[in-house]
Amino acid sequence: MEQKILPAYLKETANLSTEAFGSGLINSTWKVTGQSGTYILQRINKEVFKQPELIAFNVREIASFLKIHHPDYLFVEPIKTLDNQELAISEADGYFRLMPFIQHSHSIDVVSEPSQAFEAAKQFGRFTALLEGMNTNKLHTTIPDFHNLSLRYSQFETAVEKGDSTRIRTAAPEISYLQAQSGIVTAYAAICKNPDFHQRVTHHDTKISNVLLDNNNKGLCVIDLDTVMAGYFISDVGDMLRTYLSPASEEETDLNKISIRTDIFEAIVKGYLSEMKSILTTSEKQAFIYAGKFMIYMQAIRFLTDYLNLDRYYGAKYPDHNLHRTQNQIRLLQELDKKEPELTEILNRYINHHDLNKAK
Ligand code: ADP
Ligand code: GN1
Ligand code: MG
Repeated sequence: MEQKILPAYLKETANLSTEAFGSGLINSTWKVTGQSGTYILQRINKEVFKQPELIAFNVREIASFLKIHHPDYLFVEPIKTLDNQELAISEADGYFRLMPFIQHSHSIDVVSEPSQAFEAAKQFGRFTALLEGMNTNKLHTTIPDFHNLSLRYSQFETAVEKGDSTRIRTAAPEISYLQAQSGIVTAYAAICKNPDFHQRVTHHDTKISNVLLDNNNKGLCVIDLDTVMAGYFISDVGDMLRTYLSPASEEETDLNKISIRTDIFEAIVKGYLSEMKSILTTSEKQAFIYAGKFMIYMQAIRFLTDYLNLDRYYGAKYPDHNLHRTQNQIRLLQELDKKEPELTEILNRYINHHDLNKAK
């Protein structure tokens, strides 16, 4: 399928090879290698991104802002089709885009050292910081209410009422647990009304595989820009905490392997604040750990909602896959709660005293 779209971009396609690449749950990605160069080809999931042209619009807006204000930033722009379009559309297979493969770059899937968390957090902070002067109203919303926790909670409640009845019975303990934690939703609703929390250009998918690193493992730039839109910093910091703190990923079924690494937490604080310390308000900085709870909780209810709705969003490799993912996220939330006092001490050191430049 991916081979068929290449003539839209390249005149010479006979000797191109394609291999599946990346680990995303939503889009499909291939590395394309040929004499004319190396590329990344992606098929956009049309069920999730109902208007893929909005993604192309946002990427174009950001590219032109950066070209004017920060021309040295390495921003990966899509390659246009032979007839000058940013997306190639195939009747049968949907929407595709092609990007240059950034030479001497790589990404990783798992955070094993604090320096990796530092580099990634710095890159996500830098991205928002460089775009601070951009009017967020210029960006389209590529997925409406993507990180609107109040809406996610009501979708969860609907699934608890109308979802698959066998699965509702099976998941009774997880349903009750997450309902009992709904204070996290109340806190989010308060943030939405609080003028100290600002909307900025936010990535909304800050897993480690969305940062390109150079050969010395220094951060180069962020990639995977489908969900870049206006949002709160808690989305970006929260997803880093969710996906970097534990040595075990969201796919782990041995829950005893889930834990919170305080050195990785410190590296995220250091890296993100090295770019964002002077931009975030005091209230925002104080919500740094809440950000983790917000994203872990949202992911838990999204996985559980999907389980109750027979896996129609995330899919599943086996029948209870999304229930196991939910249990994983619940354990992560519990571990974060346990470590909160220790993490708060670390955070306060950086907010109050540390000279971040010396701390690097
Ligand atoms: P997804 O997460 O949806 O699979 P990504 O855009 O994150 O899609 O791409 C998957 C992987 O492909 C990345 O983690 C990275 O390793 C690699 N990649 C993506 N874009 C580039 C690029 N322009 N240059 C080099 N590698 C890239
Ligand atoms: C999806 O496609 P991927 O794997 O980068 C999802 C994220 C979830 C993540 C959980 C558009 O991201 O919100 O956090 O799965 N993206 C969308 O693994 O729903
Ligand atoms: Mg990705």
